[in-house]
Amino acid sequence: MPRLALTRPISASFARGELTYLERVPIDVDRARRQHAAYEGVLESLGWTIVRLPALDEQPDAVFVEDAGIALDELAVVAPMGASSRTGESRSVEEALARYLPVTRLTPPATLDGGDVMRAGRRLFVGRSRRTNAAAIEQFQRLLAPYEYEVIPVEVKGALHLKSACSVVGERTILANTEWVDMSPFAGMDALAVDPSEAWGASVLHADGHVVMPTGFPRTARLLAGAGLTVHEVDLTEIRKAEGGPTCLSILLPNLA
Ligand code: CIR
Repeated sequence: MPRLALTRPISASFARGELTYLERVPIDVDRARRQHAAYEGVLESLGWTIVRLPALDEQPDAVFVEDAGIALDELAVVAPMGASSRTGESRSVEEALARYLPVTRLTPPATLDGGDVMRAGRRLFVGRSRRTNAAAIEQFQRLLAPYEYEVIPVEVKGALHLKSACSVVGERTILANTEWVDMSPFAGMDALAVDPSEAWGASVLHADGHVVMPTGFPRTARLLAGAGLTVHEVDLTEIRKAEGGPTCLSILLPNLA
């Protein structure tokens, strides 16, 4: 079975999505579509087969599939999303995940975005953020304890999601903007800190020694290459205007063989 990456086309309404930390600036949606296609191309070059979910043109943020569902080895989890404007994205992500994995739902008052769930082996770091609340972290802990996942809460401040502020780039290595995330839960891991001039550079997608990251963060790219990772830079300027990055554009399914 090839490795599968779920993605979704950019919606016609993409330029009207949620913004939390960035000012709204015009987005060239056609250019965003070309950037998204290039991103999918990089995933394909790394051996992933793209499975495209149906476009949801009335849901501006629907391209950010990662937030609507989490795929683990044994099960998938969907949760009420942290932004009510994004509720309409959940059902089709759940349907897609259900083709491959049993799906469990978290229930209100929990809200959780997949951008706050970061995996390192059997540890799941979960950001307590504007989108993910304590009720979700509690339900997540209870649900996953029998599967021997350790769920570790992490305070996120200044960034939308945990994975806007940091990324696991190896079993024991984390790339982080240390201004935006409490680093104490990562004690024992090697930390690579992004240069303060590249505050948004810590959000990268790691798989098997490869890192997919946005262009525009040359110091971070050098830092990662120096740590032995193979770096693939993709122009994501239009997608970044919507506060998106390389992780949120896909759900990488576990090896289902
Ligand atoms: C939002 O605010 O929900 C979208 N405009 C951006 C979501 C990005 N998701 C992510 O980083 N996981």
